[in-house]
Order: sequence, then structure tokens, then C-alpha cells
Amino acid sequence: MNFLNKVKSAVGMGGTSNAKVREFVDESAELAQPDRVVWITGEKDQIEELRKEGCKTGELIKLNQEKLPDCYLHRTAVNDVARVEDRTYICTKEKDAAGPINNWMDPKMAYELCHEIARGKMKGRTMYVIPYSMGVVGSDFAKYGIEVTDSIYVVLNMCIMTRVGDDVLEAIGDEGDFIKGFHAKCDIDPEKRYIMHFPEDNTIISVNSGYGGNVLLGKKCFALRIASYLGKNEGWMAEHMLILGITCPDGTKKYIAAAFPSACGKTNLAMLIPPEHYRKLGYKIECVGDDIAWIRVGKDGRLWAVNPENGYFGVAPGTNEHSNFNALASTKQGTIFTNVALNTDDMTVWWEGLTPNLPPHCIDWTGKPWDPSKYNKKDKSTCAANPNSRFTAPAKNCPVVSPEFDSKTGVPLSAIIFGGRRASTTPLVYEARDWNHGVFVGSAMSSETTAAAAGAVGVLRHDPMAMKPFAGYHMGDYFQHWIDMGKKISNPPKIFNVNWFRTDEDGNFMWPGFGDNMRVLEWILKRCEAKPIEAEETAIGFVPKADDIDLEDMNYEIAPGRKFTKADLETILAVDKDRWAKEADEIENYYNTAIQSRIPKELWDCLETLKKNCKD
Ligand code: OXD
Ligand code: MN
Repeated sequence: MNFLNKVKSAVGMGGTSNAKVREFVDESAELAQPDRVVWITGEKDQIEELRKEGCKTGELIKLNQEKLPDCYLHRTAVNDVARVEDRTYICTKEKDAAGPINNWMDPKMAYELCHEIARGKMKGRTMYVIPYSMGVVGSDFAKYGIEVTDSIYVVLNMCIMTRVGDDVLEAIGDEGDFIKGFHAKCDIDPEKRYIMHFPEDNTIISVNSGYGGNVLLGKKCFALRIASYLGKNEGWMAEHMLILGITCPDGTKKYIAAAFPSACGKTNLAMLIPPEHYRKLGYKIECVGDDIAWIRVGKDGRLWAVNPENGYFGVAPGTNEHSNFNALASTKQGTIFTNVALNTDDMTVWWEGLTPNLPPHCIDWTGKPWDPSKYNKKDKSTCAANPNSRFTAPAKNCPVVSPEFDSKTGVPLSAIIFGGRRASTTPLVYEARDWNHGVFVGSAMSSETTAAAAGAVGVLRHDPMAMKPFAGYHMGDYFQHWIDMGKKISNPPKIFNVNWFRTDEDGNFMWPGFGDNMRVLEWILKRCEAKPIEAEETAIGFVPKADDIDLEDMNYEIAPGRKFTKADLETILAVDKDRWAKEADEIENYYNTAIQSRIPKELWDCLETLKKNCKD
């Protein structure tokens, strides 16, 4: 213990005698030179103290405690509202290990750069030490981390998003391993903002940001980037997937995992409320997770999945009691809102889409009075809430949280779904022919970009398995890992692709989405039965017969006065071979120019088959 003895005060020592933990905390303090070091236990009193402190420093605004008990609002700097993919690095000794679509930096250089930036930056401040677990503490799935940070906002978010406390230190024990996470706000200077991952050292460093995805180091940094690397080496998978459970009319329960890019409706699908017709039949959805799945092969040869998180870091705009009743209900207690608007009439929160009426007295997400008369849906700069504003809500708040949420063994997967935002080409749903073909379908995913990452919105980009920003190693090796896993799963889930976002020539969404997606899930489940329902075999895989998607009680208008009909369903189920021939060329181009190497032969074979099928 060197520096820790010099700090003005140290609260708690986490009761750990793990030399590596103490050394990491000591070195972090030596570098950043905080006045105080506080170990986080996650206990109620400590959290309450931190909330008070956050309100004093202005990091938090206390909301109406009658309407929103234990809820707070936080505003980030205006230059710091999304993940910064261009400043996110994988720092491996060999550049090739990070692969061509990750930013790479030599680890020695990256450490030096970040240390230089963070040196002395916590002077006069407090460094918090957060022992946390991804997954249920003590389970086979669980992995542990220690994050140090100078942000109360980060501490409080981590206490919602992960399992925090002394039991984590106990589980790490005297010898155990953990992921080191160092976060310092520094000056929130976007030019010196870096999110660095050192998979070979189990280390993450994040400087100059205060936005969730860049600083809640248990989430994207650990549970996806570092964990995907660990998963490859240890024979399991860390994926950007929701997990949901479906109770069927006969009482059986099935579980599905689904990978969609950021802000493409994972939270909505994970908490879906089936249409009334389905509820009457006995269908029910339960949410295991809305963003990340860790998946292992069980003794029974099936894939078993857990959600390693403990909360939802959901996109606020568009969330309302119709689009996602359960997500909204989850935000009513113990939630931290980030960059939403403050309704000063009753000290509650508001965002675009929460209510149809615009509240007259709001402070916008930048902290300025908002003029609703100037609001123009198409101009994001007139919005009261930032388009990537978020809620951090405890998972247990969700009215449909799965009873399996805390299961140590996870849930067995019947199906895996891939999907993205595609205005054309990709049908509503199709099924891959087998595991390897499913891997090909995932590898070929592309989607229009959203506000979850900094940069242009609405641009079509490849996002294999929704992991483009999150695979902690070479994407070609990542594909190979999927192929290799397939060989270990004697009873694999079936793999599907969905597209809720087809538009007509006027840009109207052709499929209602939200609860009506249950109609597609039903077909998927029927394809997973021992005797699957029949389907049409097409150039790209199996597509439903239009009659097999149940449209009962569906009252969707594609445009005012234009009701959705079976003909529309046929349109969005159709496979246009000419378009798919072009898509195949595009995939080939992506493989060759972006991924460049290490693409498994099995995927090239699937591409050849696709090309051939489009010609026949
Ligand atoms: C998220 C994201 O926050 O994908 O989940 O950006
Ligand atoms: Mn995500």
C-alpha cells in the first residue's frame, strides 16, 4: 500500500486481502491522486449519501419523489451523449488480433497515453471503488470486475446495472481474477476521450467521458468486448442479445435470444405484451434480458443463456405506455434518467413520444428552457430530450421480469434471432437452413445507424451479429468461433432473421412492430417444434406461408385509411432474387474489403449457395 496510505481519507477497504485488487486500487490512486477513496458496498445508506452528494454537486437533480420515488435526472456534457466508436480501441500486442474493423493501438502506447491524460486528474476529488459482478455472484457464468471512478453518476448507475457489494469481493477471494476498470472524467475533452480495452491484460481504461456506454465499464466494455475475447478462449459466447421467455398455451416455456443493433428495439421485444387475441390463447412473454447474453453449452447439448446485467439502460424517446408499457413501468422507481427533459410543472421527466401532447414547461436536455411551439419532429435540434437519452432502471422493476432472471444456470435457447433496420430487401422473417447458414445470416447483417453511437443516423452499415462495435477481437475469428461452437452443440437452437422495419414507397412502416411481433414469434416457435409447421424454401432460407402468420385482430394502418392486408404481408414476406443477388455481391464486397481475412470456409460456401440460388 503506497498511495492509499497518503490519501486524506479512505472509507472502507472492501475487507479484501486480495493482493491484486489492493494493488490495482493503489496504483489507480497513485496515478489519479484523489483526496479520498471510498469503497462501494451498494448498501442503501451509502447509496442515499451518494444521491445527496450528487444533488449537492449538481450531478443529479432530485425528481418528484411521490410520482417517481428514488428517481434522479442527470445531464451529460453536450459533447458527450453517445458511445464514441471512433475513439474506442482494442489494444492487443499484435494488431491483427484486433482485426481490421476495430481501432487498434499498441498497448504500451495506449497505457502511456491514458496515464498521461489521467495523471493527477482526481486531485481534490473522491475515487470510488466498485466491486461488481456480471451474472449472479457465485454462479458458473459470473465474472467479476473492479471499477474505479471519480463519478457519482457512474457509481449509482453501476449499482443498478450490475450486482455490487462485498459478496463480490468474497467471491473474488484472496487469489481470484477480476477485470480492472479505470474511469476518470478528466475534463470531458472530446479530443482526449479514449475507451481502451486490453483483452490480454483483463483491463479497461476510459477517460474524458461521462456517457453510460463509455463509462459503465461492466456493460459494453466488459460484458461484450472483453467477454467476447474470454468466451473465444474459454469456449462460450458473449453476445449483444436480448433474452425472452414465452409461455405457450399448453403451459410450456420456450426461450429465445435476439441480436439487433443498438436502438433497434431489443428492449421492446424483450418486454413485449402480446396482442389480446394471443393473451386469450394463453401466450405470455417474460423478460430475462434486454441487451446482453452470455451463452454456454449445457450438458444436454443445448445452449443456455444468462443476462449478466442487473438493470436496463434503455433508450427513452419513443417509449410510452403503448409502445412499451413494461419498460415505462420499470422506470417508475429507483431510476436514473440521462439527458431527458425535466418537466418543471411537477418535477417529472419527459421525452419525445412519451405523451402525444407537448408539456408547456420543460427544461431541455442541455439545461435550457424548451419552447414547444418551435418543436419540429424532423429537426432533432428542436427536441426536448436528446435522441439517445436513456433510463437506467432496475431489472426487477419490470412487471414481466422472468422468474429465471436470477437463475444460476440460465435458460435453454430454442431459437436465436438476428435482425436490423432494413427499408427493403430483407423479408419480415426467414429461417436459416442450419447452424452454419445461420452464422452466415448473422455475419451478413446490415442495419441503418441510430443515435446510440456518435455519427450520422440512417446510414446503412454492416453490423455482423449486431457486434460490429463490440467484438473484442478479429471479426473473422469471431465468425470462426460461432462455427466452432456449432460443432459443440448437439441440440442447437434454430436461427432466424427478422426485419420489422420494411417501408413502402412513401417511407411508411409496412409492419406494425411492437406487440404484433408476437405473430412472428409464434411462427418461429412453431418452426422449432419437433414436427415444424411447413414453410416455403426460398433462395435465402425458409419463409412462412402467408396463411401461417396469424393476422387475427390486427388493426394496423400503414398510412391513414390504408389498412394492413394479407397482400401487404405477402409483399414483406417476398424474396426478390434480383435484390438478393445484389445483396450477395455486397456481402462478398464486405467480406473482402472490411473483414479481409480469416473468414471461415463455411461462410464462403453459404455465400456461393446464395449467389447460385439467386440465379436459378
Ligand atoms: C446500448 C447500445 O446502450 O447498444 O445498449 O448502445
Ligand atoms: Mn446495446
